[in-house]
Amino acid sequence: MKKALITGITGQDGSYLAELLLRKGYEVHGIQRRASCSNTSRLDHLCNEYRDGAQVFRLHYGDLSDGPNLTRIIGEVEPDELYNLGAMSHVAVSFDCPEYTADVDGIGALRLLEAIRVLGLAEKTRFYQASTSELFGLVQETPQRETTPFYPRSPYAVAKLYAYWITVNYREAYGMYACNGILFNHESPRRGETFVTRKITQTLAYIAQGMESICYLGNLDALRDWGHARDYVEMQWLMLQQDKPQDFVIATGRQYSVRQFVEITAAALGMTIVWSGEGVDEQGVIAAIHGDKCDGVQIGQTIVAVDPRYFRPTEVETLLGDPGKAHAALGWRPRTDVEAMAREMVGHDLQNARRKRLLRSRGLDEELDGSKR
Ligand code: NDP
Ligand code: GDR
Repeated sequence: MKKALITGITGQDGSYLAELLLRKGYEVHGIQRRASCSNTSRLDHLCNEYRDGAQVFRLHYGDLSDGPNLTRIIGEVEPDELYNLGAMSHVAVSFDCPEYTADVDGIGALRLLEAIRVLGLAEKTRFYQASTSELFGLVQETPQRETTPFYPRSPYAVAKLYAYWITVNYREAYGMYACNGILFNHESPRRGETFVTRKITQTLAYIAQGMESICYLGNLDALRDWGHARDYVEMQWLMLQQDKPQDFVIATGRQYSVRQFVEITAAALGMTIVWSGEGVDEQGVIAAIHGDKCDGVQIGQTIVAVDPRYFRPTEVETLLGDPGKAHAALGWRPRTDVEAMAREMVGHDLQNARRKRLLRSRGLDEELDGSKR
């Protein structure tokens, strides 16, 4: 039975990847940070996975900032595959904690690679680094492919640049099977609530149910190439199954603005948005509403507004990937388009909103706090 170790297993991608690897017959180990509240909600359904009487899913306490701890865990598990998905992954937050981000997202990758090397596992353990389209930042070529020069625009992206190159260096210096997946944005109902797509699907679902009134956003004109996390973790696994390690861009090749994502989500809830104002005065007004998904809103109600708090010191305005190499070499194609993904996300969030509304009507609901997003 192959063994995999996943950092960042409690996150969006970690949970989908763990499910995929368990389905493929792996024994799956994950590194979990100690937190004052539970951080395993995306994994709780896996915690009792047994095969032939043996537990095939195990969590280990650890942190990417703690080298000895990582070395001990890797030494104990001796994984065939190590997926480094752990990171301080929020671009805007990285401006607030740049040194921590550099330590975890940059040096964290080095700690893992060095542990594999000093433990004598360089020939056994295959290494996947969660690299990112944020490396392209201020884009030098469109669409972006494996050969496009990097120009990172945030402490997060600069830290990930280090991780990208140290992965390449360990491959070249020590002959390790180590590779970078340069993944463009990918989302799902498990996406963290402060990333823009999930913030939109969740807040609009609450608004549709009359439980919040306005979704405050930053740059509505940012353009992204959004795919589905479930499709993208398959690619992470495939990259470690090849004869030779290589780096791949993973993207859909289609681009949408934040504004369009709002419109797609609103449409899935039976609402049509008309935009008024410009730039920081921009507001999204509801022009028409249909059906029972949005009985909490009125025609003409403002449901989206721009709040400059969400602007970044340096913004990545546009990203569009060229997944041609992955198509040709690995036969991979994303299965889910942005409309289907938004429908799935908002369907999930609408169900939660309805449940909370019911609980609230019976005086049983916890506080809703939109300011957390
Ligand atoms: P999430 O933010 O959902 O998950 C991040 C994971 O990293 C969580 O499990 C988190 O733990 C863990 N983590 C954070 N800090 C540390 C630390 N100091 N030590 C150990 N673990 C830590 O991210 P995604 O699942 O969306 O992304 C996975 C990876 O892919 C990340 O590295 C991200 O930067 C990268 N990426 C993501 C893309 C996307 O669009 N989703 C695109 C390209 C790259 P906890 O639950 O305790 O917070
Ligand atoms: P990103 O994702 O920065 O691309 O990083 P995010 O969803 O945070 O932002 C996408 C774009 O939307 C604009 N935006 C807002 N963003 C947030 N979070 N909140 C808002 O209110 C808002 N309004 C507009 C942003 O300015 C940006 O242009 C994600 C992360 O998963 C990274 O870890 C990963 O590496 C990249 O995707 C690829």
